[in-house]
Amino acid sequence: LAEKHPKVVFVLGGPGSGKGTQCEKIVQHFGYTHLSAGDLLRAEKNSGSENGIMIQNMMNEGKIVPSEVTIKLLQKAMLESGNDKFLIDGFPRNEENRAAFEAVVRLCLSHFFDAAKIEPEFVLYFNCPEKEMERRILNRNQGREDDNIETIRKRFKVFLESSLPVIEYYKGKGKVREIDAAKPVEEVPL
Ligand code: UP5
Ligand code: MG
Repeated sequence: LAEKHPKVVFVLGGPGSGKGTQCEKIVQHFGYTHLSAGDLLRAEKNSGSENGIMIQNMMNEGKIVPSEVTIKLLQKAMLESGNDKFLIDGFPRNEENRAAFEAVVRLCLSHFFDAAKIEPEFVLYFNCPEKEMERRILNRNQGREDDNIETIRKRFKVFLESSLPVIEYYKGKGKVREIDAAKPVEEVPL
């Protein structure tokens, strides 16, 4: 990765805002590799790993899994992809995630890059009203254990308290491109 000048775009937005759906479209047009942190954690949980139970418990409470676990999965997927352009979906979800990822990237790349340039290219923020996100998740029917109204409420709360500040942080750096995610799938402006 270090020699390949990887480009990273973070895709953030509330639960059900359409991150996964729109990332699939972006991949078709722009050659990025889509990595959903939530999907990687679900796969890790299902693989019977030693962290499986912890991941399951945290997800069912809408809580954010410790950074080291998520970052290890992201790093592995980035290396295995062979690509150098990544859409990282649903991460970083809090300040700890953001700082830890930056620290890891800095460690890997500091010999090659000016530390000040170690940043995502930009951040896509899928902005969607809570009622619409709730409606979408309740209609999803893909058997996700966290798609029940109790956990959905917890996910919304964690998003407001922990994830929005990360979006604000990147706004302060002029990195955020806000997207009206309330429109129908084909009309969401990318
Ligand atoms: N849909 C999509 N777009 C639509 C549109 N424009 N109009 C109408 N319907 C639309 O979409 C959700 C549903 O809506 C789908 O049925 C879709 O067809 C429809 P989707 O594209 O899946 O939305 P997305 O934003 O990806 O929703 P998701 O539920 O995946 O978001 P979350 O952020 O809640 O879930 P994630 O998988 O990222 O995380 C789950 C949990 O994992 C977290 O709560 C947390 O516990 C844990 N986690 C971590 O701890 N750390 C991480 O870094 C990441 C996750
Ligand atoms: Mg998703």
